[in-house]
Amino acid sequence: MPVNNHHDHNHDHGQNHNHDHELDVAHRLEPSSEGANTLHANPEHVHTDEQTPLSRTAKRALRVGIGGPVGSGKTALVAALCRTFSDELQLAVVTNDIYTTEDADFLLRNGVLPAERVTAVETGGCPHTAIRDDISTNLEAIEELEDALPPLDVIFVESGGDNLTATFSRGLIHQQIFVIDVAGGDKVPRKGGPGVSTSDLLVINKTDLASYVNADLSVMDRDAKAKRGELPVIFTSLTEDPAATDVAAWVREKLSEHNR
Ligand SMILES: Nc1nc2c(ncn2[C@@H]2O[C@H](COP(=O)(O)OP(=O)(O)OP(=O)(O)O)[C@@H](O)[C@H]2O)c(=O)[nH]1
Ligand SMILES: [Mg+2]
Repeated sequence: MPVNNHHDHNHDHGQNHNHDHELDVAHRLEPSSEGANTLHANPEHVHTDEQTPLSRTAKRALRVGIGGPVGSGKTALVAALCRTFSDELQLAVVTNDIYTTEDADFLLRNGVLPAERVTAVETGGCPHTAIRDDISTNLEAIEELEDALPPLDVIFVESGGDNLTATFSRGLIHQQIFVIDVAGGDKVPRKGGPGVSTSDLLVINKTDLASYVNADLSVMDRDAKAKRGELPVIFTSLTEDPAATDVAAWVREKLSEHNR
């Protein structure tokens, strides 16, 4: 596929950024070991995204960002949702990893989606830069998937694992899910941060491990609600419910709102 070169352009995401793409364009790499499309963000290029929200148009897929700390279960959740929706919806996934294509390869190895539906972005720098400050590589990945595949219903964009401050630009995604897990301790919701407080859905995963780490789920529930007000919180154990039933129901609801 051709690499964009040296042209001013206007991405269809509500923000004008006319800038020289000769230097800052994503570098296209060889497909990953499992065959996923692979893009390498240029970590040198940082510009501040104006965060103009994406319009809700049924002509485009619902874009769902999935962020959260390292190892909380983001890829496991993406895999669960892809399996649950496989016969129902047209899906694609963009993964972000710092130095590898690990997450994309996991999805392909596990037969969650065919290789042409998965693009790995190697961020090469802080994961939050690629989803919040300079979203150009992720936008390119999304636009290419939308161009190459039959009309898509949902695109999941998994952030690289980061700390509690990472959030997605509203110019990149329509809805964001923040995934934490009980193994980090029951204080995590209390510590707050924009992911915990403002994400469209907070998922508290690995409830099966609560008793091993003395995490009190009722404390997590109370603290999460105190930070989030009316915003929803879902407890999951992806080992006990590999279909992620409640999260899938939330995605279905958001999709029907998006297509309304
Ligand atoms: N016990 C238990 N393990 C889980 C659950 N969900 C995920 N895991 C395991 O937790 C580990 C990390 O899960 P991932 O899905 O790779 O986490 P991630 O957030 O994508 O990690 P990064 O992308 O590296 O930040 C894996 O070994 C999963 O099998 C769960 O509900 N219960
Ligand atoms: Mg992951």
